[in-house]
Amino acid sequence: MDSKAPPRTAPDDFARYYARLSKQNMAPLWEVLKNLVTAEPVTPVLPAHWRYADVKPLLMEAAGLISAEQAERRVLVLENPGLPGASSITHSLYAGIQLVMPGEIAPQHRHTQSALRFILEGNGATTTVDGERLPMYPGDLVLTPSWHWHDHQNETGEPIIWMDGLDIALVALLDASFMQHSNRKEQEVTQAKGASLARYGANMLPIDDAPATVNSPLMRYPYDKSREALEHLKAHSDWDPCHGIRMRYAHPQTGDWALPTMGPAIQLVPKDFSTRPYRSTDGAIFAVADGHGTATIGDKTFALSPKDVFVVPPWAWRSFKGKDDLVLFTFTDRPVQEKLGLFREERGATS
Ligand code: 1HN
Repeated sequence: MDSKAPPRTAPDDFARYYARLSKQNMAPLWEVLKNLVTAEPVTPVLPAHWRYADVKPLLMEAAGLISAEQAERRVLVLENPGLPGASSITHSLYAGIQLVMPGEIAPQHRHTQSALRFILEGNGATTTVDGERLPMYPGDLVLTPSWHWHDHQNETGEPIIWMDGLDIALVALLDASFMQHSNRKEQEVTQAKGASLARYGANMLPIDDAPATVNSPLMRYPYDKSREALEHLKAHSDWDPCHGIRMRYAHPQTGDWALPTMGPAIQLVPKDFSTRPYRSTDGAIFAVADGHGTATIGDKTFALSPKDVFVVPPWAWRSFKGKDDLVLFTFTDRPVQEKLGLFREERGATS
């Protein structure tokens, strides 16, 4: 017999051999290698769109069923249709829409998952983080970094609604979830209103600053400032063919992303501008801050209205068209991918 000839193993022999392997917690790599290491990203994540017109009535209905305190957080989870039951909008990230009614408090807790909030509706309800009360207005970005105590209170006369983004699945993958409750519903307010904005939000730093951590010490990025920057750049600078005008929210001490696991950004797609196709390895969750337009993701096109949320799967082509000036907030796991040397992006030709 030729010693170089491959063995001709019968299917039954494989099956018997695999059964013996399995009993000892082993498995043959050759059966799974192709699926483990693919030529390009393969994801179960699907493009999806949540119209605010559909979400809001269902969220308001929840206010009649359960209080913020009973629920701990009254949130409708946005589940990716490709990941049913997983409480995930992408493989790594979570998104939900939260409601706090007038007079309600969502009690304080802390967890190792980082959170960001993009405000959709309401005026002047607050989140308290690290002893500072942060007012929330539409288009503001509010951060709750890992292991920071946080509680929400609505002392206004109208509901407050925002999109939450958390790194839940990423933390779960690493089995690094810790959480604590407090016997105090609200944390003590120890900082003056606007303290972190004065220290870190004016392009200055305290002269004798504390050492930087991975988390931005600026907890609130107000929309009036981000919109003003976008408007200036729209009027006076070149537009990126794939993004229009796109800015990321920076950690004021390091210039890095505002959070280590989630990278928030905001972009303006000018009226009548069509972006060229773009794709990247970070699946992206978008919320419409202002304006109307369309998002084409793979072979799907979504008509966008203010406060809608949609998700672009990793490595899926996307392009946008502004019907009027379309302002899109987004967050992704790009900070993680960059640190691991995994982030890739590709710009398509003119379509
Ligand atoms: C959480 O703590 C909040 O603090 C919102 O508002 C959503 C989803 C899962 C786990 C913790 C919040 C959350 C959450």
